Formats: sequence, C-alpha cells, structure tokens
Amino acid sequence: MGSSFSRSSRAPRAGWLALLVVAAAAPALGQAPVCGYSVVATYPHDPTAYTQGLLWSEGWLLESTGLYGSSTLRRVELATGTVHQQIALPSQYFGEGLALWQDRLLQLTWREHIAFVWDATTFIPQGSFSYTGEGWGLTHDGRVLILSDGTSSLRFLDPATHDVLGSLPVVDDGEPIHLLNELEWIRGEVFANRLLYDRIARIDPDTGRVLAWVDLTGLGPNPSPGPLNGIAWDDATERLFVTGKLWPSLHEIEMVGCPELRLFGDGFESGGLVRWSGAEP
Ligand SMILES: [Ca+2]
Repeated sequence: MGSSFSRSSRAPRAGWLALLVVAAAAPALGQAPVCGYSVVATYPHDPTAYTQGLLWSEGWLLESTGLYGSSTLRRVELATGTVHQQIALPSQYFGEGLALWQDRLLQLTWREHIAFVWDATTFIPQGSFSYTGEGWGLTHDGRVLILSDGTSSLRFLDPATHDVLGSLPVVDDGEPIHLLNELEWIRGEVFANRLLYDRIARIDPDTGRVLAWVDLTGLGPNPSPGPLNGIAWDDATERLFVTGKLWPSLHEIEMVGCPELRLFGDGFESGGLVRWSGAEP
C-alpha cells in the first residue's frame, strides 16, 4: 500500500486510495463493539478453586468447582473468600455450571451428562437430571434454563422437565462464537465467558448476536494460573463479579464505555426467551 502512495502523483488517485485505506481499517459491518472495565473492589478467592460456575444469592457467592477428584459446590463469603459450606462431588464427576432455580441449585458436570440438584440452603441432594452433550455454563432468565456446552450455541431447557426447548447459535458479524463457557443472565442479556479469551460476550437472547465484548485484559493475576471464568450478578445492588480458574482474587468490576444493558429493569417484559418457553409475556 505504501508503494502505491509513492507512485501516485495525482491528487484524485491518492484520495481514492486513502478512502480504501479507511474502509479497510474500519470494523466490518455489524461487528460488536469492544469495551472495557474498571475494578471497583478486589476480594480474596480460594486459589485451589477451579471455578466453573458462579452466582450471587442473598449475600453469598455460590460456586461450582471442577476437576476430577476435587469438584465441589460451595458457599463463599465475598469479603474474605472463606468457604462457609461445601459439598464434594464423587471423584468421577467434573463440576461445571451452576444456576439457582427457585430453592434448588442445579450443577452441571462436564462430560458425565448429569446435573445434580441440591437444596440451596442445606446442600442436601435433591436428585439429578440428565442431558446430552457436554455441560459448561448454566443460568436462567426466570423462565427457562440456559446452557452452554463449549460449542457456539446456547440451549434452552424447560426448568421442570429439563427438555430442550430450542437452541440459539451465537454469532458476531456472522461468525460463530465457539467455546461459550460460564454464563450469567443480566438484565435481558446472556453474559458468557469464552474459554481462553479475556473477554465476556454480551449476547442478545432473541437473535444470538453478540451485542458487545467486555475486554477484561489485565484483570486477575499475572502470570495467570488459569483462564477467566465465573460471572456473578447481584441484581439488588447492580454489582458484577468476575474471577477465574484458580485465581487468588475475585473482582467487582464496572463496565466502561459499554452499551447500556438491554433491559435495565424487569428482564421479562420484552419477550426475551418467551418464544422458547411458550409462556405469556
Ligand atoms: Ca454465573
């Protein structure tokens, strides 16, 4: 391109080339914007916790950890990182995504095709259910469970029967977004870690389109013991928490320069995932 400029002595020709340069440098049409973050607070996090699922409920962090032989469900104090309650999974299960549905915690496993159901207060087992494929992340929008499995599609499950109601390919500018991992439903959007990327995708649940990428480069320990994984949202105080696998820290962050959340209010008024559940809006 530089040699083309040097050969051109006519202004119109140079101007036309400059226009091409501008066009080539601009993001492709439809590509989601990339935005940043600031750290509001940093808390301790168990550096042996291979975080696979994270959520906030009534003043506690609830966490699912992975790896065969050390997978757990745990209740964690935010301020200190202290584990106040814990149950270990049998060694043949690799813990994954975690969601709170009514008074039950639902905990996926990676390749075991089984989700454990726990009493959310006592952690007493309440049964299990099975699903096909791998289990990575889990959340819900108040009507349906939303599951990631490492592919570029999200699956929607009936929370009562666990039947698959539909699936949604996730794309950015037409490109499938693979390796969708830990999930969090936040005000009308699905937030998703992408394995091995320092970015969170904010996904429109109606279209599967990535609305924005929150770039978390520089967050967490350096060198990092494991990838970013774990998103929890405290809706009452609008706090966003993130951590990573084996990270000694957990962070409350604010998004900077990002689009407004899709529904800053009742997340169920717009339709959202209603088409998957068949429920009336
Ligand atoms: Ca989560």
